Amino acid sequence: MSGKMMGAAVQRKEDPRLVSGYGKYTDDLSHTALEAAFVRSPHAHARIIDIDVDEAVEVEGVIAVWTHEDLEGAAGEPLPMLLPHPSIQHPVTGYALAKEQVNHVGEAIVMVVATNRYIAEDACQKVVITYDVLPPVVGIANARDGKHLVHEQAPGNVGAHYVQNVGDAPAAIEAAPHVLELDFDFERSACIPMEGKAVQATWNPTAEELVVQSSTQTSTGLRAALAAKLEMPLAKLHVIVPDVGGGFGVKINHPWPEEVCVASAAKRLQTQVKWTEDRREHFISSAHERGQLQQARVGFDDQGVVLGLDVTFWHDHGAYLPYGVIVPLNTSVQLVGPYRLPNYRVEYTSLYTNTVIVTPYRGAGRPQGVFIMERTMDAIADYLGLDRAEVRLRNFILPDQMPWEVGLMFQDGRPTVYDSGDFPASLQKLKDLVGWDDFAEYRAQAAAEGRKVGLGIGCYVEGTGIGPYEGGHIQVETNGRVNVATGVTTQGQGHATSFAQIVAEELGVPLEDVHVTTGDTRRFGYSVGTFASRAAVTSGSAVHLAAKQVKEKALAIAGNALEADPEDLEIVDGFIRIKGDPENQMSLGMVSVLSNPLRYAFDETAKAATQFSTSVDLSKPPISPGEEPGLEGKDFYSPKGATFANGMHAAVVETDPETADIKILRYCVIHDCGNMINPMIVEGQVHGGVAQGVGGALYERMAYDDSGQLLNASFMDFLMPFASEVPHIETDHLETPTPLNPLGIKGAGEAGTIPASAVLASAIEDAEGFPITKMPISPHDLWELRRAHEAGEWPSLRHPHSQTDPAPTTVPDQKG
Ligand code: MCN
Repeated sequence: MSGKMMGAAVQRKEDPRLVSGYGKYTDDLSHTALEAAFVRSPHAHARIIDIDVDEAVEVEGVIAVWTHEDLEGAAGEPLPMLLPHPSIQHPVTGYALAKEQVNHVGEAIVMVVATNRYIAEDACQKVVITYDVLPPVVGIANARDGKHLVHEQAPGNVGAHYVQNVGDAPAAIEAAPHVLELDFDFERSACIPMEGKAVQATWNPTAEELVVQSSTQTSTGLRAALAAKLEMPLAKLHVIVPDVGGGFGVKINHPWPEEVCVASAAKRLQTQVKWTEDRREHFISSAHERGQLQQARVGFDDQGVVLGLDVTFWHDHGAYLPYGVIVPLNTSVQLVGPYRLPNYRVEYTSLYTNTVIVTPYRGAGRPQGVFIMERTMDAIADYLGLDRAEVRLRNFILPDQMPWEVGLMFQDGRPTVYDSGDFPASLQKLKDLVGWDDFAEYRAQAAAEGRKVGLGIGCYVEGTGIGPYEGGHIQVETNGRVNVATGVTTQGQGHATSFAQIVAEELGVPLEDVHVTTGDTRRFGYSVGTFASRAAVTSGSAVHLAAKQVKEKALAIAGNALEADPEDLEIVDGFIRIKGDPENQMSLGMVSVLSNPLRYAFDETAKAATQFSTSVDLSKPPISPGEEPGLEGKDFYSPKGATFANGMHAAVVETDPETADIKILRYCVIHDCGNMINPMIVEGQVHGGVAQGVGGALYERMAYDDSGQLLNASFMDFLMPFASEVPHIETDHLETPTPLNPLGIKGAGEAGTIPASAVLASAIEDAEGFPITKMPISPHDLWELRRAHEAGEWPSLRHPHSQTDPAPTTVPDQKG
């Protein structure tokens, strides 16, 4: 397949292999490796008094039983703090195996290595650990009251505290004609990839090298971390990421305790060791997200224009802080969304609790932030009796105001500057798609049938494609095949297709001839990783720049051979030809042969190359300074800052008058990720994101009891939406290219998830006529709210449904 490749909705190259069972995931790689299993803490908070492994060691088939004391050198030191930030006051990270104290149920204490997992698990049962149980700190309220401390060194359980200001929000709110105070609660949830974490390490005694295969989201980061922990030279440690069954953020943390333990065991035992997380382990010992208590105070004028916003929130980051404060930082900065906020103050406190740690989960703090902002917009509309879309429009940053300086520091430590987007156009598209202006009629019809329906809306802006950089390497083989390598990893995003499209477009070769490798440190050693919807922007731009280099070199060599000016050449279907003289051509493979001064005639192309005599300057060596053999190119792309994608969603829901069951009747998305490399992949990303967003809004929560036990740590009790719960998703795009990168692209990977909770809350609120302030919301929660509302314990909306009624409404003038 050739022709225009950028923007083409081509089918994913990787799918035939993956959907027909030929995928190779970490656990598939060896069935003869030794296997590890872990003894994990049954207590949320306890001192370890004694560990008795005597019986475990005796189990037949057991090769090793390690506690913290058995970890050598740096492997026994605390795990790294990956992303330090000035707001972090008391950084505490855990150990690969717990040392003296455990701080959440599920924390690894002992590793058993045995000839198979069954034996390893049986031996785990024989380990006897004596604990001195300490009072657990569970939930934000307990953490805030500070009666008990998770870590002695973190007074008040505070890990981080941060305030950012634009203008003077308290003064602006004080002077505003109308003021609202709003509370919003977001519960803990987690991404649940089909494949849990998995690692396999193989020691090669001949080469004295360790090859680690992991389902990580960062191969280079894991390699550097393991080299440090195992005190090995980087050159002797390679990380390869095989097929990965989803990451969604949780696999970006590195090194995970199990990665340190398994790699150490393989090196020390000079063999192959693996571990694959089981589902319960994923629930209790990987990472969660989302848990935040949030308060907003907003001042606005009669037109619904926000004059000042003051937000305070508390974030539950769990037992340790290895991944820093990206989540609350994102909430605090990204909640601003598409709106002009002349006066904004935000304060967060990030708290230790005796629960599983937090790493970013698709959206990474933005769903909570968008919930604050969008619920606030709805509250303003309700207060004034204005249309909800109209209130948003009145507050939008306009296209001619781009680039827009928000005035806040972004997660990459750089100023937050919106580079592109046309929010009014996106809103109009959304209104047209969902039929916003006709909804009142639909509601009336539904009401006549005894049905309750509501329409919701949510808008967001997302910083994507952050640096510091990614790189790309391209090599053209003598048969014309093009090998592309980039350091980012792939968890299912379709990089093998989209990066191939970028290269095929630039080099003019058929898509089938382009082979992409990701996440293999042997092929590309410099990279940051796949997270923050950054791979398309950073690696995509890098492979594009590398392809340009290859093209330039190919045209120069072909020009020499064809005795033509490179300017007069073009590449079509893998052949370089003189424009207007298509007969006069040579294949890219042939150029690859000619690019190497040492030409063995191994294949037909190489033999045929003898017909071309390229001119040789005998005054120079065959490879002159600045030249390299081979038709290859390597380049890096390093953005000045994030590029800001945006989107607007609307949903129509129906709530059952009897059972309070919540059904999504329609879900509409307008999405702007700049130029799309592959609209079909973007569509798939949006669909997957919305599915997770629906899960977060209506089903998924981590049910901890007061003692810190996770009560729903299995698929029997943790609800995820099936296909039957995810609505048909109607998608349309607005492409406003970013000026920041050569392809005009912005990220897309988290788009669907970010506003889903806000949209569904908005729709349920519209159907019910009372405020929805807490997510997720189950039918039971809604039923309880109805009861409280009927009993006068929960307020009504001021202007129920007015926001979607076409009739003009009066603007009240009293201060709220
Ligand atoms: N794309 C495109 N045109 C654009 C932007 C993106 O065609 N303008 C394509 C890209 O080429 C890529 C895909 O869309 O194939 C996603 O690109 P991007 O937005 O750069 O996101 P990343 O590749 O960096 O992936 C990370 C992102 C995040 S942060 C999470 S979480 C997430 C997600 O992607 N986890 C996923 N999508 C996922 N999809 C799957 N199947 N599995 C996960 O774990």
